[in-house]
Amino acid sequence: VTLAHIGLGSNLGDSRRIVADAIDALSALPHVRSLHASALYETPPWGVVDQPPFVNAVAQIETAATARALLDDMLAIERAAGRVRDGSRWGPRALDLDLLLYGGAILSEPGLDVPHPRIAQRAFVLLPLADIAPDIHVPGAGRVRDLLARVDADGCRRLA
Ligand code: A4P
Ligand code: MG
Repeated sequence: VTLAHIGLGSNLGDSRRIVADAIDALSALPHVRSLHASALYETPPWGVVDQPPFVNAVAQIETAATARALLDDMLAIERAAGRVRDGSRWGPRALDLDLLLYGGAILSEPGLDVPHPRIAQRAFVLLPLADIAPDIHVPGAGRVRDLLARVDADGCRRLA
């Protein structure tokens, strides 16, 4: 069994509901033994700033799945949640699931980079991650609470 951390984000549709439902979907996976979720946060868009704010959260799970199998399940949840009925067409994606950490593993494979790149630069990841795992070590980067102290979390707001 491996302790893994998954980042969730949405900025399209009913983002709070979408993120909450995705957390439920993760906990229902047959290989997931336990799940602890952070609070939900509203965060200013990072990278491409000309888009609506995000709702972000992090889920910590104990899983019996390999990183690859877990990622495949995450992508299936993402696809299901991100597809909105629009007549006969499927609308845009509304959910991003990122495999942030998989135990202490460092993986660099086609379509699978762990730890997820750029964790250390992102308040929208570090803030919810620090809710549940402040002392965990991000391989190659440092302890979550120390990384969080170095980023700009202005504009991030914990949702009730
Ligand atoms: N992939 C490789 N490694 C991983 C991993 N560890 N976890 C591959 C998840 N996926 C991984 O994913 C594209 C491919 O990455 C997957 O098929 C998988 O094989 P994607 O989610 O479609 O890629 P993306 O999201 O378009 O690109 P990227 O760079 O991952 O974007 P991010 O990092 O997800 O950023 N601002 C705020 N405030 N909050 C946000 O959540 N999110 C983004 C997107 C930008 N700004 C944001 C937020
Ligand atoms: Mg992504």
